Amino acid sequence: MTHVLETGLEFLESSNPGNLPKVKGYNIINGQLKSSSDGSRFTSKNPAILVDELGDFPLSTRDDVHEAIAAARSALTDWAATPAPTRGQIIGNMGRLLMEHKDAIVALETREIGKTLKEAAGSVQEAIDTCLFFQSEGRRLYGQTVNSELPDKELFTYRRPLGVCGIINACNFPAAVPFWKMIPALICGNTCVWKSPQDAPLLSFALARIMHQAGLPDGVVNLVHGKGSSAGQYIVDAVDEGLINKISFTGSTEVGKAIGEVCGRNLVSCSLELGGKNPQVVMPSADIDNAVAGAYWGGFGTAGQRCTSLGNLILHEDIYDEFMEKLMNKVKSTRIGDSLKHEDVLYGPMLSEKYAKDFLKGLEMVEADGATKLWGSGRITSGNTPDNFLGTPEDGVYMWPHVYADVTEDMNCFHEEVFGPAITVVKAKDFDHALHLANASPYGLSSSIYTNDRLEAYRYKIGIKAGMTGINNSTTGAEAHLPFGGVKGSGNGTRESGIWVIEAYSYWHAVNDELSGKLQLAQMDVDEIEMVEAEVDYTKLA
Ligand code: UN1
Repeated sequence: MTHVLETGLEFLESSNPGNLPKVKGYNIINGQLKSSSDGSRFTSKNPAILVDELGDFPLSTRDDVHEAIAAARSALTDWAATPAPTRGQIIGNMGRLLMEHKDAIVALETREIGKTLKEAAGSVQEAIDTCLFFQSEGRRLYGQTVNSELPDKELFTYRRPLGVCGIINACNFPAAVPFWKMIPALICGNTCVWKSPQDAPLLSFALARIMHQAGLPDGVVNLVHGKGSSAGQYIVDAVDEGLINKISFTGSTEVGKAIGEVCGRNLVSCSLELGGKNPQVVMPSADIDNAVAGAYWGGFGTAGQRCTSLGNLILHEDIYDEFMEKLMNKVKSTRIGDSLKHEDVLYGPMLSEKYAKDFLKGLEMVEADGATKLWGSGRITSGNTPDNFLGTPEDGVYMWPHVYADVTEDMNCFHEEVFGPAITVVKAKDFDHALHLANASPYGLSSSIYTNDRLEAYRYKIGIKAGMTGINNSTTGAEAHLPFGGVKGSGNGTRESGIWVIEAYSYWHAVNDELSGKLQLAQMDVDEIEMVEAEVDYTKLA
């Protein structure tokens, strides 16, 4: 088998438009390019031009996943023993390589999942920022010295790696999110088995190759492609088999709960970043134009396919009409199209056909609830195109932007995430009602309020149950060095990003060093200090 760095990929015969290449893709196990053990493969397609096939990739079998886990397990001892600053240097190299190849990686991300170039560049930048942040963390990764209650004895804490981490991410942030997970895992001395998202295998392959080019030893990150229900499931099954020490998952709440159960019964740590029905509240004192811009971007940027995308738009009744008029003007003129061909589009196609299908099911739920449709008409097809759609609809999987009003708390669509370009609008009577509504869904990922009343902003900040809150900002756009994650149905309380994520990929090892040469018993051999008997009336001094 060929080493990942020794070969460019093989190119397959293709009928792709514009002579775009189609590759034969591989897993990367112990630094070697591997096909699936039974030879089965799947195809990655450009959702903006479905006839454009990026490549064929291994549909990994249970044996392939086990081989990847075995490689990660045998690489663990040496990697954990590598000085953290050296691990940091390799991570820094990854960041520099990503900067050097940024344009190509960004174009590849756009071609594979249809994000606009601008947004793909944001996602790749988030991966770069993560590398640069953790490069220097290799020179910290602090433990503590702690004073002992006994003489001639020292206490210390050290961070230790957890072991082999199973990494499973969604395809909407295919560069940023796996790096949020793997970079801290690596800096802490863990090794990884990474299941690429089924809709972004080529981008994942390119990133894994960059990791090796940066100097990452073979076996430290092992990439397997395939479906969540097969390759992803085999990684989770390996928790029951005692082969995996950590799972980090970004995806649906339903799958996250199932993973949490497996990890829970094995006492294995898991990081779960799940769904959201992120509320944006707008109060009468807000700068309405700014709040409209935030709602529009939060709801329809990335075609609404961020876990932080706006779900429930909660408008105070006094500004409802003005706000909606301004918002609808924007929504109706949304530029949609393939950003590799057209400038200034707000969003492109859905991430893949699967996401399109699920989105349409979500719309059915909203309509069955009886919400009032103000705009949107499902999938964009010839004869069913919004004014500013650019291109040929049938080339890809494009959706109208959707706005539903008169949504109330008793409707399913108030509570359930619709992953795609759709927002549900709810009217609030006053601040307390708005805060109540913002807290009433089962999720608690991101949230936002637009107000120029500082007390209102403060009350929202302390009253909202969410992992993230924007004040006069949209629900999206977390930065790479603040903790990212949610509460309630949005996760299990673990965080990604910044220094906080280190807790999720290391455990604290407490060490005591007894220098006295004898057995001193904690608590029992500790000197007891008696207080001096004295009657002092302190009131006389006052
Ligand atoms: C996600 O959708 O899984 O905060 C991640 C944001 C981005 C990351 C989203 N920086 O919207």
